[in-house]
Amino acid sequence: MGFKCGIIGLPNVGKSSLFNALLGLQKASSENYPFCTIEPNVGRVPIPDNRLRELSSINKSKNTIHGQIEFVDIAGLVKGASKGEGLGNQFLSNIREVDAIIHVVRCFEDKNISHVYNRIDPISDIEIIDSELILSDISRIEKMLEKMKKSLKSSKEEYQINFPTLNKVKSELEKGQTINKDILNEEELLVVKSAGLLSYKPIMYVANVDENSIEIGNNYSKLVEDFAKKKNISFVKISSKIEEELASFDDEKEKDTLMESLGILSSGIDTFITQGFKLLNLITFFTSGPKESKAWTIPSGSSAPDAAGTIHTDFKKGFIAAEVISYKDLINAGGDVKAKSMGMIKTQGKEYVIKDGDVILFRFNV
Ligand SMILES: Nc1nc2c(ncn2[C@@H]2O[C@H](COP(=O)(O)OP(=O)(O)OP(=O)(O)O)[C@@H](O)[C@H]2O)c(=O)[nH]1
Ligand SMILES: [Mg+2]
Repeated sequence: MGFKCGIIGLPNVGKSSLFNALLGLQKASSENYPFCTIEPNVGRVPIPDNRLRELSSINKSKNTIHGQIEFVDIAGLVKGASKGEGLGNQFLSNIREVDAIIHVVRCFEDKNISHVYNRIDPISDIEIIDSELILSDISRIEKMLEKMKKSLKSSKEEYQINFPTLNKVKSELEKGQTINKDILNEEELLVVKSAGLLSYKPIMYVANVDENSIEIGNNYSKLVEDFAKKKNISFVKISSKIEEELASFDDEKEKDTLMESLGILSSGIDTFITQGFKLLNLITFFTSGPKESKAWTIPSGSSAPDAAGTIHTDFKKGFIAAEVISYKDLINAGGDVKAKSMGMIKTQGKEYVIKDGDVILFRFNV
């Protein structure tokens, strides 16, 4: 299962630099001119997880396989993008395909790096992008409602729910607000989910700060942080340029020297990925044995058969039971064999909801 995060923002704010840092290599070309990224660049990044390393070592696994998140580096959006400005329609459709949005905001000063609107003003930058997402959703909903009007006459039952729901969401968006999930019931949420709306996607603001503000941030990043808090949106600060540089070194010593000169202890990229993982409301379960230890990524709330299905569809179809132990119990017991002999591995049925950190052996019939 691939979870996709799209990296968005105004042109030239450091999106490709962040993407490169994430990929640990200079895949996308990052240059000092707007619209340097035209086609979205896609890269998979392993999710760091110490539990997996421990499991692998206790069960003496030959291979250790991390979970992954897919990142997409999307081209810069400008004012009017929802009306096609600056290839906006194409870029907005790239965003439609992702599961979550990472919105990079320029929080650094540098006269050599141009800003499309010639000023450093992170909140106004955020509002430009947010309003383009909202406008794009409004026009999408208008088209859907138009189509539905015809079908409404034939009184198809599904339209009786879809039509008022989309109208309700539209009037919310027209107030300039992104979709507030609290005003929707379960049925309505499903309608919104399947409508492919951008302002419904989980979002995280990333303040891209200068190299001197990595630890404590700066006045710009503080503005973004407060703004995010008010809107109940996740926030993280990072220096894309430094992370890109750190990621480009093969030599650990060079990395350490740069970090030392900046007075930082570690790269911010691991924290960034962990935050992204939380944002998506994902959890991890493990399979572990002598052959391999592997981390699997599933949405929180998944049932045992759903989890089995991420390994193989046959596992779900023929699901009999899941033998489950928490990662902590398994480590405390000193491994698989001992945990079993101590009766710590529990057999769970179809109704079992997977918990983060479960180590599972599925039993199935094919
Ligand atoms: N001084 C400084 N420069 C940065 C920082 N982050 C990125 N840059 C520079 O800004 C320029 C643009 O960065 P990119 O990562 O290509 O920006 P982008 O958002 O992908 O731009 P488009 O793809 O054109 O929309 C590059 O020259 C980067 O080195 C930073 O934190 N400080
Ligand atoms: Mg770019």
